[in-house]
Amino acid sequence: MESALTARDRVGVQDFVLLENYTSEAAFIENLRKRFKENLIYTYIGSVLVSVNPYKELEIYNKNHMERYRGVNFYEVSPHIYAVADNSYRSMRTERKDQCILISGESGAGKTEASKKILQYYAITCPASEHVQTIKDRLLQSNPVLEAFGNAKTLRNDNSSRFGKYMDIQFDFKGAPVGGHIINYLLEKSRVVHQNHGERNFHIFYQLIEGGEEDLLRRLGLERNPQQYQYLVKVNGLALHVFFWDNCLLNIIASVLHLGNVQYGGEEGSACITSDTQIKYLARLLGVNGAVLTEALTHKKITAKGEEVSLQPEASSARDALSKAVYGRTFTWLVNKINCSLSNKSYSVIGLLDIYGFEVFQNNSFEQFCINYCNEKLQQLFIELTLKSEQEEYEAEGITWEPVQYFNNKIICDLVEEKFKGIISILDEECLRPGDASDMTFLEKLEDTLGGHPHFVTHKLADGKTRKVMGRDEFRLQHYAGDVNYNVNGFLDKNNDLLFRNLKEVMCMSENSILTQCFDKEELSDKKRPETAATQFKTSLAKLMEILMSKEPSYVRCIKPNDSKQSGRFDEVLIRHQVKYLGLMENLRVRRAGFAYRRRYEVFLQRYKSLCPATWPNWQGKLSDGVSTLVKHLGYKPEEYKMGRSKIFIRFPKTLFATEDALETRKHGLVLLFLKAIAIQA
Ligand code: AOV
Ligand code: MG
Repeated sequence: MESALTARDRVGVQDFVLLENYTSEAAFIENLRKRFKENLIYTYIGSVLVSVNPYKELEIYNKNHMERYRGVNFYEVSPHIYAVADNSYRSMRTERKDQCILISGESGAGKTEASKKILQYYAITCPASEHVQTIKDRLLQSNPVLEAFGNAKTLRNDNSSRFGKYMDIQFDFKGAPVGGHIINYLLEKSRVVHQNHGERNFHIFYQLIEGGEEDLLRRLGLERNPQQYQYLVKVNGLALHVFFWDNCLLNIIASVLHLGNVQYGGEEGSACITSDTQIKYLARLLGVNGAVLTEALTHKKITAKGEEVSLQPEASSARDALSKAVYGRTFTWLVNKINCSLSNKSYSVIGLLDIYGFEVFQNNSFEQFCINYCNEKLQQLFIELTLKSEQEEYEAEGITWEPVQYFNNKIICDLVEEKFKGIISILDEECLRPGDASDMTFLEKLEDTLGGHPHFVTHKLADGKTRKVMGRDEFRLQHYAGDVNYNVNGFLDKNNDLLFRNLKEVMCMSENSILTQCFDKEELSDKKRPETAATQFKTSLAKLMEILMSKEPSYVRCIKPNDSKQSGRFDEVLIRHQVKYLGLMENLRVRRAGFAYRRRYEVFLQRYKSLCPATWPNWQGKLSDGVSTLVKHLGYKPEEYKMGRSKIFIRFPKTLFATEDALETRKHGLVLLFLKAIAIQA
């Protein structure tokens, strides 16, 4: 008994519901700290897994560990990402219900790593046949490929996901993975042409330049030095992998770099390109006519009159728009290509969601707005599903429950996405309005419509004065995870995401076999204006929520221990903030509102039956009667527990502790008896 207690003191409890003082945030953080110090990065809140990024390699992801979690009940082993993976897998198999695992947390908290660990777990532990092996391999291989194109170094994370990813892993009736499907969400294309100080472009560019062979670079007209390229910044010695890509793809990556180096000069009122070196390479790599490309990069067509006017002064932004379009569409092509190779089979499905986490920088733009909106939606889903499912469980088991107060972030989701008066609607309106619409008129509209909203702030105060701490071109949203100031510069352009017609025409003539799939000629005759970027994103998120709602969710809540990417540093202020906004205390309270612990009758009986002569070695009657007999024998008082339809609900953790300790004592007792027996014999 003694030893069990000291262990608990040292490493904390492995499920927060077992905390004596469960309403205390300090106790919560203390428990996290104890465990973090012992390299125990995982802790449960009921079935939700809380994970703290260790920022170092831990020896807990090998095959032995995987075996330990395979087919084993959640509470019988220490908390682990594998337990979540295994639990979802078993629920899918036994209950025939599609599952999803939702991984959330801010940028750098460990979401992508967690999703990779889950995928590896399935790849190793699930049954396989020869065909299945290739699917497993492809599922695993899709990760580095997409990361090369869609991840980049940011100030928050050296390998930050700059796109959202939802992956379905499809299993056959034997439980073997037989297919998969990936949906990607809004890639941060602007990174192709611009990065904030201290950040980098997508990994692939550096991988090509640093790792590509001499011959290849010569063919692509590239130099080994990233500083030669306007679109790239200095590399700081990250390990780079080289992939063997097909030529068309390499040509596209190189083209983007050449495009970035196209320089404009010329007199006032006309745009011209100062050197034709890039154009020569571009013509060859993109498979287009150089003269036509030059024309499109310097002039725009006014369709109605059939006339062309010089692009000056917007030539470089037209060029950048082309780079973004080429890169963005190629990324989508790549995802499609991977999907084709995964063969789409719908038996039972486990979905894995790994998106870009909440982020706030010195300067936040349209991209952060979208990323943070996406995180609001996920938080909303978490609130609905955890509270809802908890409530449903009590109902299903015939137990009355007391609701818990929590902050519902629906108000912020509405602020962003509501029809007519949400931020996206107002942005779209300005994007479609002919005349003098600009980023600043957009901001004014926001102020007019949303001024006074509890989560929306600008420099204007209600009494006509101004708030000094905010720029005149900014608006602030009070997100569930914290305040973010967004600078409106570029919002209209990024939302419009337009490519001039001439440039589209050139790309439609491309002989590069990937680009012919990316730029469809039909687009040219399409008179309808394409949907804006924000609206497309909103629609795709709404669809995602539907997909997730139709499945049984499991949650992984990732926490970032410090802002300096260091191992062993537990920054309490930062962590407390995350615990707060992730709603972990509420989560815990909801979990404890009625009963701290619940177990299925058969599991409970199996574990503790040795503590009662009537249930040992086997109980013959009804399971619930067996549990009743057992707990009465253990001295449980009526107010300490309730019997549901299939589970026993235990109100206080100490009741369960006492039972666990009794079990421990009994084991010790048996050992003593055994030792005595040996002694007698001897
Ligand atoms: P994110 O996906 O949550 O951020 P990552 O999963 O990329 O964060 O983690 C960031 C870095 O933390 C990784 O590159 C690892 O170095 C380290 N790390 C995370 N989890 C572990 C772990 N379990 N064990 C060891 N190291 C880990 V973002 O994509 O930026 O939102 O947008
Ligand atoms: Mg990530």
